[in-house]
Amino acid sequence: MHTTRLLFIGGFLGAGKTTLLENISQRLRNQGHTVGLITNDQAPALVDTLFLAQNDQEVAEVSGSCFCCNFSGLISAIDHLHHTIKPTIVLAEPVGSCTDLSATIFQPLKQQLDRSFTLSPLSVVIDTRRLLDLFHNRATDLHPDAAYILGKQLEEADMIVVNKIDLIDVQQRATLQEYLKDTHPRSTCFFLSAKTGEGVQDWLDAACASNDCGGHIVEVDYDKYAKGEAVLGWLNATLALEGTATDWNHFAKVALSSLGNQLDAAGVNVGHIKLFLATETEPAIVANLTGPQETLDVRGPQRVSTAAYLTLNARAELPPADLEALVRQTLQTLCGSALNQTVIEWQSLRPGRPQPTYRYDHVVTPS
Ligand SMILES: Nc1nc2c(ncn2[C@@H]2O[C@H](COP(=O)(O)OP(=O)(O)O)[C@@H](O)[C@H]2O)c(=O)[nH]1
Ligand SMILES: [Mg+2]
Repeated sequence: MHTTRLLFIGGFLGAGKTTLLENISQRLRNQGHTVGLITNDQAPALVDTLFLAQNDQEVAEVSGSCFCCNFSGLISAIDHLHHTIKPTIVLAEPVGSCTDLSATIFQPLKQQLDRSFTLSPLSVVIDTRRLLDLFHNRATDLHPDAAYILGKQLEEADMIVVNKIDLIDVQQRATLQEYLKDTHPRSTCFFLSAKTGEGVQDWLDAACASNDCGGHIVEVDYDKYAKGEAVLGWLNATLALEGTATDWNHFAKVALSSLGNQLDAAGVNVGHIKLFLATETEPAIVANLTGPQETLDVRGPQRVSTAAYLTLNARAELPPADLEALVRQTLQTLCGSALNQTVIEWQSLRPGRPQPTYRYDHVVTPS
């Protein structure tokens, strides 16, 4: 019988989920797996989808709503992958501001999926720097209600995946290991770097060897959860840019650092701002801000041409209309009269109250 493993990789905005998905997708393909990917967002035009779809990877997108509020969309995406590529493994990335996945996704999946599917433990990725903030009991650069979501994500994890260990030293790592043992004794913890690959295989092997999943259902205050999501303005946009010869790597750097500087100066917290610039030749240029200006990261070749497609996804703690005005103004300043902008997709929103299709109050034991 053909079997498919489903591996969900959750965690807060900017934790490194997509980078990790990309890393393990390559590993699994090298091992002979057929890999399907599922991305998820509140609106279409996703940088994650474009990023993962490079290198001929099959990506299904659930956009317009999160997995938990559009459970049938998640099932359709799994079905779609099954009918197109018959994957041996599906890697799914839920929206970074979502929590309560054990109750709203794992238990219903355990109840509804037939024996041809195996569910891996719920893996929740956290950025070491945010975990250090929690350890030091420091105010994080997140609104308290958004930090509540991050806390709940860790609480419900079967596996906690501490990412970006390339940014900390051995002593800090040992401290965080002890801290998680004390605070999250029910979860298995892994330390890795999706960027360098260190530690990735150990976690992947463990995640693919187990079907012990959705073991914890946590209490979630949906008022607080809704407020935590609503503090973030959301903007997804795709534009065609055309005009004089432009260095797109430089363009990406200046666009995001300009947005970052303005947001920092206004005291606005950034959830995640990411940009994808596709030119005629691959690979594309990808740039990310996952907090203040110093988190700016630009990847991709130096490339000069007269046209590119720009996709921008921004989540920052300000009203969507203000976020939209800021992005418009920044792009206008950057493009000036040198580049024409044609809008292909433009949506800004404030996420609504989460209303999951299902919410189980007990852990399901698959029959
Ligand atoms: N230093 C470092 N940066 C990383 C690592 N993993 C991801 N990142 C960076 O973190 C940012 C957000 O990554 P992404 O995968 O898009 O996060 P997501 O929002 O959780 O999907 C990007 O700039 C990545 O390059 C890592 O292991 N180390
Ligand atoms: Mg992502």
